[in-house]
Amino acid sequence: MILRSLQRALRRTGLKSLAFIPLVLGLTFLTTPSSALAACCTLKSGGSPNATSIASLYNIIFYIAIIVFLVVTGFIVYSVWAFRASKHPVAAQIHGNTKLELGLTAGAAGILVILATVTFIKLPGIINPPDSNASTASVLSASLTAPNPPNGNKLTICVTGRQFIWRYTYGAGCNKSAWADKLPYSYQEMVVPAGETVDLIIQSSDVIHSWWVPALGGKVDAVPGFTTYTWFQAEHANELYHGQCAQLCGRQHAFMTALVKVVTPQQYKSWLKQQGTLINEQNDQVTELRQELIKQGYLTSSGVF
Ligand SMILES: [Cu+2]
Repeated sequence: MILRSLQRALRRTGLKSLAFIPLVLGLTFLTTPSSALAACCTLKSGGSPNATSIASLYNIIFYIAIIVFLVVTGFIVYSVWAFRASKHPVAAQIHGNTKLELGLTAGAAGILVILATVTFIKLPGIINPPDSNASTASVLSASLTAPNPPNGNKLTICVTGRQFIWRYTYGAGCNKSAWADKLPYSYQEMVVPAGETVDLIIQSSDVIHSWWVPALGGKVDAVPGFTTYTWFQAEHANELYHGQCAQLCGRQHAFMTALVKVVTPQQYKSWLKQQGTLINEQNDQVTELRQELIKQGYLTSSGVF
């Protein structure tokens, strides 16, 4: 039904109107405010240098793709209209056009070379973490795992995905001796100091999840039995970044959100201390409760009722 009315409309107006499609698309693209364009088609960035590099690389490829799309679509629509059957009932028989074919091949190869060159220029900024700011040196902890900023100063946080929440453990050794070292931890909201290169050691305790806070860099899968890594360096304090598990991980996947709260190095230090104290207090309470339950015969020392 829709197809038939479309065909009728096309017959009435003539195929000429189709020629305006790429023109209209091009004009719409050029006249759309950059903020609206950013909201619809470009990546979030600005929170961390790697996110900025990813977004600028994406933009370059995106704009080149738009130009290629408009040129190809325009050429197809023009050809359909200019060589329509009513005007050219007998099709011309062509045996190739060497110049055109060489030009198209060279043009396509040229675009690929440009994209590859830009990608290789941008990649180091995405993969290699920069130095932490000198002012944050007091809150640093070291880890032997990659990636490493040139001066080695970084904050290590283990990100553990589990259905359906993220757990963050703060400090070097968080993937090996978190319990023995009684490292502080938090759930869902990660707290980090501004200006500090943060290394994330990403793991999963059940199914595949994916760590993704768009404004702070690319997404990285959390795979059971494997450890993956990424990094970010939040530039401004008093910011809150939103993220979302980017791998369908079960019924409550949509609720597996993440928050990254950026504070000053001083605020981070006091938060970490307070978090440690709160966890110890809670642990003491649980130990007391357990001892009481054992005393009253509700629980055995092995924890079995
Ligand atoms: Cu998940």
